Amino acid sequence: MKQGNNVWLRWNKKNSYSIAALMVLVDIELTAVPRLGIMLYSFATAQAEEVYREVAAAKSGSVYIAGGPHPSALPEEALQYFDYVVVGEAEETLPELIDAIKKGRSVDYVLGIAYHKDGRTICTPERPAVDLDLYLPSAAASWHPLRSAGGAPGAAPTARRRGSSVAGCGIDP
Ligand code: B12
Repeated sequence: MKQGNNVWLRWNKKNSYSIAALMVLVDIELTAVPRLGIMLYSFATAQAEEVYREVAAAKSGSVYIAGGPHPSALPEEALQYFDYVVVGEAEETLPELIDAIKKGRSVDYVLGIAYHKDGRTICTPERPAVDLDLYLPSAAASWHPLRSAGGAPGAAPTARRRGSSVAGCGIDP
């Protein structure tokens, strides 16, 4: 990875449910500004322009990873600003991706991601749906930091399947 080992997640109250799901997967700290290390961003289309502006202006020399509804639908667009896009669910993909980045290993085997390699956009094969019984709401419910930030910890919508159609990104490694 470029520099630093910390994993940061850009807090935004509009994405607090997604953030609550991500916080229990790996050792993550919340931040309101780009930091040195691995920077995670979760966003919908409504936030995309703002996020892209922030990442384009960031000078932290970090690894930038995008996920959530907008990057999952338009990974190639997000890759104009981000180093990696997680397409769809993060429960298994994010820990694998971060482990590979930290250990300097190839990410080619990590299912459900998009990235640039040798001038090409690579989309690894789709990650099969995770078994949500292995990621119980109680795990998110036991996590509290968002409460002080006005968020909604513990909320765990179960209607998560929205598919992960990937527009214009069909090249496998
Ligand atoms: C709850 C919800 C809201 C809540 C959010 C509450 C909160 N504080 O989080 C509220 C009411 C605020 C809301 C508002 C809006 N919403 Co809304 N919302 C949803 C809903 C129903 C569930 C989202 C959710 O929390 N799921 C649970 C989490 C755990 O799942 P998840 O987000 O999919 O996250 C997983 C993966 O995507 C991934 N992931 C997510 N982020 C990241 C980041 C990284 C780095 C990584 C690696 C992985 C990753 O990992 C997670 C675990 O697997 C979805 C529909 C749906 N069923 O998904 C629509 C949805 C996200 N909303 C949508 C829209 C359009 C809106 C509004 C624009 C509506 C409006 N007209 O005002 C606004 C603005 C949203 C904004 N962000 O700016 C669209 C987004 C479409 C798009 N193109 O982006 C969706 C998909 C509904 C739809 N099908 O149209 N919304």
